[in-house]
Amino acid sequence: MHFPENFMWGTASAAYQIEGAPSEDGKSPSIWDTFSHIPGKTYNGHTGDIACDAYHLYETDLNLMHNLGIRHYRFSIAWSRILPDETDNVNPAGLDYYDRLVDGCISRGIEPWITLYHWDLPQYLQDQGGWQNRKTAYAFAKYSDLVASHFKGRVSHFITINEPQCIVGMGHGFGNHAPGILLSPEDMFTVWHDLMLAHGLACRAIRKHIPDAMIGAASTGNLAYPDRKTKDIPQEARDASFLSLPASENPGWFFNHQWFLDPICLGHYPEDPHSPWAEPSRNIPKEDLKTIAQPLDFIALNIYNGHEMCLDEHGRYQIAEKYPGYPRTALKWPVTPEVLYWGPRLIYDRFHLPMIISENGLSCNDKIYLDGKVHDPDRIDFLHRYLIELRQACAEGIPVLAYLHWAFTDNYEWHSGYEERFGLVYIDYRNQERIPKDSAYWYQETILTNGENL
Ligand code: GCO
Repeated sequence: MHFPENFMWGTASAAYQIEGAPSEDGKSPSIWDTFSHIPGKTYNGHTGDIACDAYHLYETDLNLMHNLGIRHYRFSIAWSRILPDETDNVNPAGLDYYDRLVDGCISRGIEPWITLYHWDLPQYLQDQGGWQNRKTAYAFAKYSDLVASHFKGRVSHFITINEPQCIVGMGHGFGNHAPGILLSPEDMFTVWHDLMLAHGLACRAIRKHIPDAMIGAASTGNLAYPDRKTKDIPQEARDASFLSLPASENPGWFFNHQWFLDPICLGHYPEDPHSPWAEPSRNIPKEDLKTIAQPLDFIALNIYNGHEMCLDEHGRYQIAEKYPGYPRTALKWPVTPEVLYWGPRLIYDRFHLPMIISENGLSCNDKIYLDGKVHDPDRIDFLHRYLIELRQACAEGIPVLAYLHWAFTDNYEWHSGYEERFGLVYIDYRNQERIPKDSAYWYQETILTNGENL
């Protein structure tokens, strides 16, 4: 059994996590350049100043991708590399880097997928209020318009915004991500709504230049599901996935799909009485909702793990307690392969749109072995289990179009710095050497056989 014909296999990255060159060729600081240099904010003061030096080594990475048979590459554009100040003057050297990257993909038969915003807001916009300032949404629309008009004819796959859940929750709620400010839930909703507006305006801008573009947005959040023997989706799973618990019971209340996908796919915010955003979301301009709900070609899902459910003594599904010593990753995230079967089913059941898996993977304590190779059996087993589940979802007709592994190379894992290795390709940060891990070759075989090898 294999994945559907034309299923797209690829990998993913993000500008701040791989590029380095924070001020080269006219780039101005982003909020992550600022935040990562604030003492105490990141592991051991790690910054993205060098990262994987992809700004200079992107051709090495594209060659590696090509040799591994990877044909789709999702990367993000550093907004402040191409629009370094508020004059809206384009920085040609910054745009030139992305021209070389895009042309490098195309010349190697690799489809470029551009993420317009992967958390690195230009600092000059943050200085004017950032996403708390509605004007930032319109600045994002201008930037998106520039990107779409410039890459028209070469790029046709776009992801507008990556994980507003993290942008708002970690950047403006917990404060452990840039810009690292702590807002009330009501003020967090202002940031949220401006991001929703930004998404809609960006969709319009892309469609204006590239009417047949494939446009999506990347969401992450709770997914709760029963065991595989269960045929239909129990209502308890829908409720546990798409209804917020009282914030007092759930500190990560903003990590959910419904507050992002309902407005952008269904044209309204969810009926979610326990959410602290239930009240503020009732007072937004109706015109905004029309702008936000632009036609989408796919929902991008960043899925790493989920919540398994089981029947309690009353015959109702509840979130199951994890057994002692349950499998987990180096970052201590639970390994729950079934989420890649049930997650797409739950999302499709609510939104009826095609999907891509825009991120899935794990952090492992990878190292160079005595034989000079990087053996990562944990990643191979993880991928094997998760992809069997995804293949089953596809076999049952759930329209998943692509799987983009997170990540192609090890990279800067935000406030965890270089402590966490998610790549199929190992980076030796002492000399920027790239070493494909065993999983890279396993993934090559999976692509070659379209999942027949699973
Ligand atoms: C995210 C981000 C990625 C992370 C990856 C591992 O989903 O948090 O999109 O940039 O690096 O998910 O945490």
